[in-house]
Amino acid sequence: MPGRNPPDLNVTLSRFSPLAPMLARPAIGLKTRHGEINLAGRSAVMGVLNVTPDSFFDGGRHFDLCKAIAAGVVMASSGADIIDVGGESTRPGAQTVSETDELARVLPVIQGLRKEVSLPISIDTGKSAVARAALDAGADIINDISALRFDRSMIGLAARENVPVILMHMQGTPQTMQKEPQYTDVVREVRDFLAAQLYEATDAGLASESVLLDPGIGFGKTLDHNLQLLRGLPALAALGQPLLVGVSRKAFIGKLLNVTADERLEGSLAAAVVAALNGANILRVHDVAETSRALRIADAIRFGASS
Ligand code: 7PM
Repeated sequence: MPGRNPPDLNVTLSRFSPLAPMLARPAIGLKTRHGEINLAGRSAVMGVLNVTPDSFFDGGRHFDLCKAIAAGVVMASSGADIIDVGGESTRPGAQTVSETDELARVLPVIQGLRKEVSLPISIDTGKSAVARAALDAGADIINDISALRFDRSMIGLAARENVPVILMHMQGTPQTMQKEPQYTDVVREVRDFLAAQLYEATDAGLASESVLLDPGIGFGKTLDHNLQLLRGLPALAALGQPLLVGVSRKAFIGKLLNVTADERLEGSLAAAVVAALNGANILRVHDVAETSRALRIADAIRFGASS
């Protein structure tokens, strides 16, 4: 405007830059039994180690334990900060797995991995008995895609053991969730749900420092819901907890690019970087080496080169 001083450039940048979320990034770390994960000034990577019948089986019934453990060791040397072990497929429409089968799948992998890597290990389960046995076998973090809703004993277990818990949003159940998901305002509804589950967890005695929140990309969401959530991550980051986001190889990338699951690397990397810019602290990924490299560049641009 003529006759007026131009606005302060820094003020303009900090208010309107899409990088704004990182400017207010709190100095936080996540304490686990196997060390603290630094989340200040860097994006962390959680590597996915699925031990379901479609992985690490030699075509027949024989499950290759050594291959599963070796895959975790490779992730550790490729830049993973956490390894997420899961024995229950949460694929849309998937059948549930019995507790016995789930334990038989995950326990040997966790025990074996624990001897080989010093990284924190998370157990991807909705069953408290599986989580308890996994913690006894050396796991450090509970990744509960039901956000403590499916098993009433989960919350007490987490509080007693005082381990970090990932609370993920899902509309419906894995069996039903992709049948016409509906929201009035998906970002607001996911935020309100996560705020309520965070309250439940801390009310039951879990330290708020131990609660991670996750919008549950692909869990009862259409393509548009997923895009709105990734765009709206700053509203979830405002809840004040570390955010974990899983976009790796998900169907929304396949829909946008019209590609199969094994052609989704570039889309997954782009989505991971945008999620990080929008406030995600931990990215849950299949391609650990590639994602670590992409995020290292993004982190250097955002926070400076630290090494
Ligand atoms: C089929 C579809 C198979 C989707 C597997 C999946 C998340 C998770 C999963 C996530 C957290 C996958 C998913 N996704 N846990 N477990 N957050 N916390 O892509 O986004 O691995 S299973």
